[in-house]
Amino acid sequence: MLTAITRAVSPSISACELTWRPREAIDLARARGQHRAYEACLAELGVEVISLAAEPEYPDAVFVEDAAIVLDEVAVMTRPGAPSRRGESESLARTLERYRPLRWLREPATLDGGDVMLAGKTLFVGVTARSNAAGAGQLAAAVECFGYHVRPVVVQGCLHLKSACSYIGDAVLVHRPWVDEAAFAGMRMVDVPEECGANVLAIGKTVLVPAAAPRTAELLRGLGWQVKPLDNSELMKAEGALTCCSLIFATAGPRLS
Ligand code: CIR
Repeated sequence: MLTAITRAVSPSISACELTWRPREAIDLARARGQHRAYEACLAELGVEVISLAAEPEYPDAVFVEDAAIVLDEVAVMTRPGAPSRRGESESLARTLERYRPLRWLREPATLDGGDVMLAGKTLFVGVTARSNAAGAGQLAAAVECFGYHVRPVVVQGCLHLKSACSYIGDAVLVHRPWVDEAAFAGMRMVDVPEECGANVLAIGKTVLVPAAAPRTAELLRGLGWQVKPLDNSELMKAEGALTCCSLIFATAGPRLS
């Protein structure tokens, strides 16, 4: 069984961090509606959705992906690169600790979950303004004992590694101008036809694709995927994408001790 942790859109989302996009008005009601449709889509796919309450003091807290890396064996609480986001972790940790033992990254590490792409036992980690070498190093130290290894990837022109690529089944869906493709040597790469299509969320044989990326949807249908287009236009104004809004992991129910 799969469980997804999500969090309702903060009433202060308009004060979100922005790196690449100019600030635009975000329609809170519309953002919440789109986010609920995202949660409903996960539930329709059989995922148990744990929807946490909004955090009014943390504009970006809806992007739960950035505060933790959840593996089968452990959850690593990150230290987000934006200081305004560091308070998001506490309430998330209280939920995650029901499912996984926790490890915490410490100063001087910075790491956003959006910079971490899991492929098999490899964690590709974007080198970005949000995630530094100490972050990648502390993550490696926390997960090596479980057989994972960390491979840094240079990213340019976008916020996170997973703004530039997504791991789908046996391939990397990639927007090459934003990422050093040499990191993926030996892996199958599929070029995404639209920038905003590079972040998709694969669940089983279904893939959630931004409605703004119809050519990516068509490409993925051609590759045999069941495609669910989702309108995430409001949270895109906050530089959020589809993977950012959930932490998805395998569960057999909460830990008993
Ligand atoms: C931020 O800049 O931190 C947020 N406005 C957007 C975070 C998006 N998260 C993600 O791509 N994993």
